[in-house]
Order: sequence, then structure tokens, then C-alpha cells
Amino acid sequence: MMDLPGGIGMQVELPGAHVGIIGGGQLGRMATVAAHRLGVQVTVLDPTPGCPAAVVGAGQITAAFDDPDAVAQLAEVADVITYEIELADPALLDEDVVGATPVHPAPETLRIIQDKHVQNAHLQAAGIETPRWVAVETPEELATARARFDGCVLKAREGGYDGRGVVLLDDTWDSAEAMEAIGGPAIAEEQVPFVRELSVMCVRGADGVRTYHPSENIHRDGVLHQVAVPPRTEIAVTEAATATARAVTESLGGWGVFGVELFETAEGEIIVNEVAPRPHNSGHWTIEAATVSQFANLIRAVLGWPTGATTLKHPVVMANILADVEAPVAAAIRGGELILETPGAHLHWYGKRQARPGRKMGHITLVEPANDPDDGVDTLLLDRVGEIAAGVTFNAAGDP
Ligand code: AIR
Repeated sequence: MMDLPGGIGMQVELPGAHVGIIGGGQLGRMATVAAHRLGVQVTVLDPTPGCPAAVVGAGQITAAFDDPDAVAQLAEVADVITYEIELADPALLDEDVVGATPVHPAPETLRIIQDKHVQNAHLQAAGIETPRWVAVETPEELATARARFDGCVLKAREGGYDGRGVVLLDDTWDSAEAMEAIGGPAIAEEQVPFVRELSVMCVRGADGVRTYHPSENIHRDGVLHQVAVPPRTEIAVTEAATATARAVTESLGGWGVFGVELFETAEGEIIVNEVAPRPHNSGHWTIEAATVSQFANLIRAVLGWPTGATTLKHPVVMANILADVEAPVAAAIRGGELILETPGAHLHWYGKRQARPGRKMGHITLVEPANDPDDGVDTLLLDRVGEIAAGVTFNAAGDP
């Protein structure tokens, strides 16, 4: 650029820093948008051509998550590699594939979190309470576990997400059928009689750990349905949840964003349900209602840049938009007008080309900027976001 006489020449270095992400779904997409605002380039590795992150301008290497050549190619172009899905293969994040390109969070963290049995054992060794559990491989082992626990959940050890790979074992389930439905090694976990599900997003960078405000998570059919921040619970509970999530994050290696899902029991006790070493659906509210979002902080953290304030600005609720179809169809959203007409409502569309039953297609954030975070979330706000989300459908006009 031209220097002004007597002025100071501005130097813009292009290209800037470059983050490689394994996975280019909605989490990679929202991270890409945040990265671009910071002048950071993104390339994602994802098997779906035109994946959600690529549509908003990330470069894409189109390959399977476990393709070593593709991971090596990603390491060539990127200054640092991170991942937004646990299906990434930790063995491919070792030095012999990625060379000198750093990986954050550490591949060892992915190894721990990817296997639910190893994850629980790690947390227990770190002095963090989880539900009681046993690893099971046969229907007989599962039957023994069911006799031991008062209520039992069967979870695939690896590969489950968005409600897949989990069976709530009520009396209608036969142990052999349940093992077959999971289709591989599993854990049988005691069903915790919780009063509320909470989660805490954490970010860990070179400058330490920051925690976001805990959220209250409302699930439907095993999938996240709505989120409210602050949660409708006691301050002592949110403080205990924050302390537990911080301890979980400190027990795991590497920089990045960590989502810690927790149960609150009737006694106000906090038990860790699951940990994700990546941005999390229950943290999408941070885009509109935190000083710096989970996605901007992911980019800053993995690059070793200063992380940003995580302060809650005002009460907020979120509702997922799930595909209400019975079979896969080309994605066409109808009924979104009400979202756009509602003051304080923000529509996030993930750009997935196909709607599949129950698939996460987008979300709505509804904020109350005039209110103070200490006012809490009015249940009416949750009702309102539920109403505007219910107006959305992926079925063609005339279909049920
Ligand atoms: N994701 C990763 N773990 C859990 C979830 N929800 C996000 C990631 C991933 C996307 O879901 O962004 O890329 C995959 O979604 P789908 O609908 O293609 O299976």
C-alpha cells in the first residue's frame, strides 16, 4: 500500500495465521466465521464435499477423517491443527503424520475422551466424580451391570454423538438386543437421578483456563433441545459446576475449548456426565451473549494468542433446529419467518444440504439485552424460543 507523506506505512501481512480443523460441520463453520474476523485462514478436512465450513469460505481437503495422507496435507498448509469431532483419529495426530505442526488439544486428550471407559477412568483418577460404570462386551456382562445399578444407560465406548450410540435401558430392553443396537464395546453406566443437566464451556490457552457461565441444558430424546443461561438453579450449584469444569479442563492436555456436561442432583451435588475437547452445542449462546465466543476463543487459544473475556452479557436461551423428517430429503427450511421477525432472535443455519431424521440443521439464539445476567432466565423466554423453533419444518408443504 502507498505510504502517505510523513505518515506511517501500514503493513498487512497476507496470508495470516492458518488453522487446520479436522471436521467441517457446524462447529467448524462457526469457528471459520470467527477466524475470518481475526484475519485467520482455515482449512478443514471433511468427507462431505461442500461441507458447512467450506460454504462460508474455509479451504477443504475432501477425505475421510482417518486418511493419513489427508491429515499430512492439512499439517502442510496449517500452522496448528485442531479437531471439531471426536471421530478424528488420534493415531494420525502423532508426529510421524503431522510432523512439526502442533495439535491442540493434545492428541492424548482426544485418546482419553474418545473412549468413554478411558474418559471415566481418567476423571476418577483426577478425583472428579462421574456416575458409577463398568465396561461391557457381552449381554451377560450387561445383565450383571443392570442388576447392580438402579437404572442403567448403555453407551458405545467410541463413536457416538448427537444421541447416537446411547440406549436408556428401561424394562423393554433385552440385554442382548441392547448390545446389538450399540454394536460393539460399551459401558454400562448408573442412571443418575438428576434434577437438572448443566454444562460449562472452558477455554484453555497459553494464558491459562477461563470458564464461561454454566448453562442449563434441556434434552429431548437424548438430543440437546434447549439451553438457558443462567441456569434456573442456586448460585452455590453454578459455582460448584464451574469449579468441577475447571478441574476437568486442567486435567487434560493442550490448548482449546472444552465442554463439560454435568448432572445436578437433588442434594446439589455435581457429577460429570461427559467431556468434549471442542466447542459444544451448549455453548452456541456465547456468540451473542458472551464477550468473546467459544469459537473466537478456540481460534485464539490454539494459536497461542491471548484468550478473551468469557463474561455473560445478559440472559440468553437457545433452541436447536432438528430435521423433522422421516427419511433423508434435500434440506429446505420452511417457517423461519417468525424467527427473523422476533426481536432479539438470531437464526444460525448450518448449510447442510441433506435433512436426515433428527439431524442438527441450525439453531436459534434469543437474547434479553435489557436484562441483567443476575435477573436469571424467565421461563417465558424459553417458551418463546420453543414456539419460534416449532414453526420450522423441513417437510414439503402438505406433508404431515
Ligand atoms: N459435532 C461434532 N460432535 C458432535 C457434534 N454435534 C458437529 C461437528 C461435526 C458435525 O456435528 O461440527 O462436523 C457433524 O454433523 P452431521 O449432521 O453431519 O452428522
